[in-house]
Amino acid sequence: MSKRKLTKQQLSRIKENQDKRLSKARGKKIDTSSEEFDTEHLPGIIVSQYGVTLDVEDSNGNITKCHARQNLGPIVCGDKVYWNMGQDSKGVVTTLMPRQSLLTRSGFHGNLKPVAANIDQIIIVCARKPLYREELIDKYLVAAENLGVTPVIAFNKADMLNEKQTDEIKAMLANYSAIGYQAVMVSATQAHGLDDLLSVMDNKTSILAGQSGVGKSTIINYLLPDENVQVGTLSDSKDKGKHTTTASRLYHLPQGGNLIDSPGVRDFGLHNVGTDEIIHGFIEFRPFIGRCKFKNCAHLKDAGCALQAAVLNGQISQRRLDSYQQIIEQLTNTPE
Ligand SMILES: Nc1nc2c(ncn2[C@@H]2O[C@H](COP(=O)(O)OP(=O)(O)OP(=O)(O)O)[C@@H](O)[C@H]2O)c(=O)[nH]1
Ligand SMILES: [Mg+2]
Ligand SMILES: [Zn+2]
Repeated sequence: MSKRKLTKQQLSRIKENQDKRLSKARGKKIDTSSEEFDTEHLPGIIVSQYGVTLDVEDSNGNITKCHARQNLGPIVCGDKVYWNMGQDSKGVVTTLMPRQSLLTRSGFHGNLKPVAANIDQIIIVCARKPLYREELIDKYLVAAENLGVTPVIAFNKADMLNEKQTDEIKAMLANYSAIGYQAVMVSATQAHGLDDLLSVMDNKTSILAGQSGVGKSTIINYLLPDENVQVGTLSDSKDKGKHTTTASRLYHLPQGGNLIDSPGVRDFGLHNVGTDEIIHGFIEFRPFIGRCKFKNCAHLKDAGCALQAAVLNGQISQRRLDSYQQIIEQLTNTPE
């Protein structure tokens, strides 16, 4: 993107044109397959973004490399835009449409990095290699609840589990199902359980998220064999992924709907949410909130805590309460 500074007059003209396009488009359902509403500005969807380069797909499925107008802010995979063809067969994104949702994660120094926009579902992919952490799953659930998108837990690499481990994982998934979440056991390499996963993705935009090496790209390759997405082996010593996927990419599902592959995470920071949002993300705690003896109960070791009582009564699990407490502790220990 050019670092050239725009004059105030240019900026206000650009803004005026964007506002015109936005108000025209707001009257319609945003659909990249719909007719263009003017000849210059074409509707498009961002299928990938790396650095300042955006891959914009038009209504015919053609992809054009674009840059964005300077004043639009970060644009990510899943964003709906208007663009036009500039010089040298490169396009320019001129308008960013309002987002239904924006998934972010923390980058360096706790800065928020947008990952994908307009998603309906987060498929939290986990496995035994690399070893899953329930706290990471819980953090994704909190993020999904606060974004208003549906989380689905997909435990991959079921083929690698022995009987005892299978029972262990089934019990963990059953706990999540009891809370009300969809939780499935799959194997991307053995094509096991993927039809169940596919059916929850019908006509929705879903993102595959989770640690590096859990098999997100392998799932894409199974569901969309023509795509040939690069997958990576795990490191020999630590069973850790090698961060093979470096940019999110949106794919279309044959039965309708989109699926976004995303780069693996080490952790998932919840820096943009406060304690109220975190507790809101533990959906089974909701009936007990406001029932503690003290109004400012931190639900840690406080006397008369309704959540502690709910654990004793078998209404919520100690593990989820521990997870909540860990997340709160991390939040209070994170320097601004
Ligand atoms: N046994 C087994 N191995 C799998 C399965 N799914 C994926 N793998 C293997 O796990 C490794 C990592 O797979 P990827 O698809 O690259 O993982 P990813 O989640 O996309 O990783 P990043 O792109 O680094 O975030 C590869 O060696 C895959 O072959 C599975 O169901 N069973
Ligand atoms: Mg990958
Ligand atoms: Zn309490």
